[in-house]
Amino acid sequence: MELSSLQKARYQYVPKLPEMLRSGIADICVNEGEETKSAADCEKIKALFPNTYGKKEIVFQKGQNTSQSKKQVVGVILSGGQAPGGHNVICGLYDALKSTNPENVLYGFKNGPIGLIEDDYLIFDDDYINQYRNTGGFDIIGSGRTKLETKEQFEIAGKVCKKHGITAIVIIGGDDSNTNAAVLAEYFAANNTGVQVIGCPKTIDGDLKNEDIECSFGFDTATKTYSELIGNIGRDANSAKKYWHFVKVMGRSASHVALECALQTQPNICLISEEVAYKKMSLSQIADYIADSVEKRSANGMDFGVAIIPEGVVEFVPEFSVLIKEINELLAGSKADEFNKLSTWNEKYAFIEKGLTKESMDVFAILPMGIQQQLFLERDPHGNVQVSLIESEKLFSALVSDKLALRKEAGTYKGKFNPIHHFLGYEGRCAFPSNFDADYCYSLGYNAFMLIQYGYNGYLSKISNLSKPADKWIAGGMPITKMMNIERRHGEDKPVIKKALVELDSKPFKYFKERRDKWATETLYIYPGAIQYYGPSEVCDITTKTLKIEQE
Ligand code: FBP
Repeated sequence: MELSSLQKARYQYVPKLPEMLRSGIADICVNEGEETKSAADCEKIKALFPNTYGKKEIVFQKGQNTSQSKKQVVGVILSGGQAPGGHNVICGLYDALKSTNPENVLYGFKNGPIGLIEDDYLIFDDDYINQYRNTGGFDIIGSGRTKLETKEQFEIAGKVCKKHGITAIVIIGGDDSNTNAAVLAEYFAANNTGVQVIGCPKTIDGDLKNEDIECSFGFDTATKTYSELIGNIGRDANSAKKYWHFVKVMGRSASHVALECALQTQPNICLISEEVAYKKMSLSQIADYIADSVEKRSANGMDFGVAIIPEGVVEFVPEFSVLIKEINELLAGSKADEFNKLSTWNEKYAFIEKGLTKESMDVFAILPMGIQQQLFLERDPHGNVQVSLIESEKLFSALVSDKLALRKEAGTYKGKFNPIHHFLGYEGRCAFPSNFDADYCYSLGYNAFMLIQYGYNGYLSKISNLSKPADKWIAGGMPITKMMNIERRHGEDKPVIKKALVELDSKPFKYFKERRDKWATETLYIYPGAIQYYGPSEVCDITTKTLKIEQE
């Protein structure tokens, strides 16, 4: 396989560990903190997790090692969407495991949790692992979105572990995967299997964070990659002075990615879905908000701009989510066939008009035809509209265009509006991890092994103090049940890790809010440039602005 120069150089990069982990297991001991309680619904969570609830938070520190000396056979799984640094979690885990005892073994279950159920695995060795050090992607073993949640799956998982003598499973995933890790940990404990389960916090979306987890890995690299591109687009806009760029960024429901990119690049507009929901903004109000910036900038001779649109925003527009619900009803069961048999769009439109309430029809009617048709084409396996596939960047530019046409008629707007659309998502999920993510991930993996070695079960590998240099980072573990509450999912009460949305009273959002009106009318773009892997620490080791502002 031919390698790029950067890939060769990155093989040599030595990730930075927190000072307390550097000497290896021989000089690490545990400091146990208080017993923990779940984030909410304590009694219910306790009843569901009788064996793993209420355990103590722990922090590692330098001292006499008192861990078990048994041979460890560990299985690792990558779960869900790719996030830069996943390979390094596995490298850190492998290095800690082998340096503790060369007889220890690391299994990699392939293509996500399904690999454990199907007993599809590889066994890591130095030659194999060395090809993946400090690289992006999840191709080291593959990932997948199958969930480990049923009793039958747990029973099979138990049998597979027994067959290989596996002592612990490490699940690298987001909120849902780590929720399932906690359920699996409880199952293993209740059945006295002796198998431990440790989670590692992954997702570019940045929505697995709370008072214990400062950020999920991959968020740093992905947002830096998108911000580089948005900065480049801003500079092009400011050079050509003739286009408005509408840039949708990934992030599923939460707007952490959009907010971080805005903090890094200072675009003219950045929508924050959580604010849209809080203010109950309609599509028309959002379009007016953007059109105001277009009009003001145009009056100052700037017929160009940059607007960031978070991936999930339409779901947060109250009238739009009602429309989606009605469309799902309209096409439920056999009605979908009836609809699909209609041959022309006019016939279909009449069917839709008959089936929707007047309020939803009013919303539907203002959508561009392309988006209207998209709502009826893309369905998920449950027959629901796939909101994430809606091209909201095109939706908003079309709505803004309509608003500007009216303003032209009214004589308040005289400019030219030429929109260009972008969707940034997959471009960032497998980038070479930034030094921050390379170090953070390696530390998470290394630390996961320490938790295993000390016998912990149902814990999330926790590295904190992240806005400080890596040697000052603090390594430890948090019982996953501490992050849980009960939520209604698919008509049932379920224990889940609370998904973190952007808080409107958080420091990063307030920082953005105080400055955005100026950004909307002036041209104050910042050009972050590409991620730097080599050079001065103040360029190469910087964290996200979100983390910096949060911890200032
Ligand atoms: P995870 O939540 O699994 O980390 O995935 C995040 C994400 O990248 C979202 O930002 C995006 O909406 C989704 O995955 C897309 O996933 P897929 O390519 O599987 O549709």
